[in-house]
Amino acid sequence: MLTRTSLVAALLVSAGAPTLQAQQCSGGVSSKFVVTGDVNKPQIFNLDQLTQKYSPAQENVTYFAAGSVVTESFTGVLLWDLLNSPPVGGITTNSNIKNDILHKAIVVTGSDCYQSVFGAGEIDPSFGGSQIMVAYATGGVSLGTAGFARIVVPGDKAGGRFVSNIVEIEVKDPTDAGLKMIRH
Ligand SMILES: Nc1nc2c(c(=O)[nH]1)N[C@H]1C(S)=C(S)[C@@H](COP(=O)(O)O)O[C@H]1N2
Ligand SMILES: [Mo]
Repeated sequence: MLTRTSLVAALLVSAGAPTLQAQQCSGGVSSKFVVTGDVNKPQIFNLDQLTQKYSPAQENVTYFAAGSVVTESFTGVLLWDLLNSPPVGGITTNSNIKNDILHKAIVVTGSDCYQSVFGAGEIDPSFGGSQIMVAYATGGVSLGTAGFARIVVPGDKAGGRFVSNIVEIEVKDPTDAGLKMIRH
């Protein structure tokens, strides 16, 4: 069976530049996601791996979802911890580029291809330190139709960045770092 990553790779070879539209985007309840891109060890996670490899974080958040106020108590793993502890083992950076971590974007995609982008600098404890979480439970039970994992962003007014049914977390550099590094 093709993994999602190898499927994308196959599309790359066969059809030129792949787009998300070329993938399924059919929605549905997710049971695993891939962490890929500028990381030391790309990795596939399921619920067992999220609950067993990390100490759980707890966050109570109140936000607007489609005009209604929702309050939930989420359990999960901090996005920074997921990216920076084993098995992923860190975002890869170029030591010749000053604060290269601040160039990195984290693109989170749901099974319906809904997406939100976060900045690594926003969640790096040395910079923004935002407690953005990959949640796997709410009120002590699994997330149901939101899939096995979703993003939770404490402090957000509305739930738009709370990507549910996560299928991919990709780290990439959207800057033209190569052209500009000569200045540093
Ligand atoms: N995958 C995916 N996640 C998503 C959305 C979506 O359409 N697809 N909608 C977002 C929006 S706009 C909101 S307000 C919240 C709603 O989440 P809730 O109904 O579970 O509180 O989910 C967010 N996460
Ligand atoms: Mo929303």
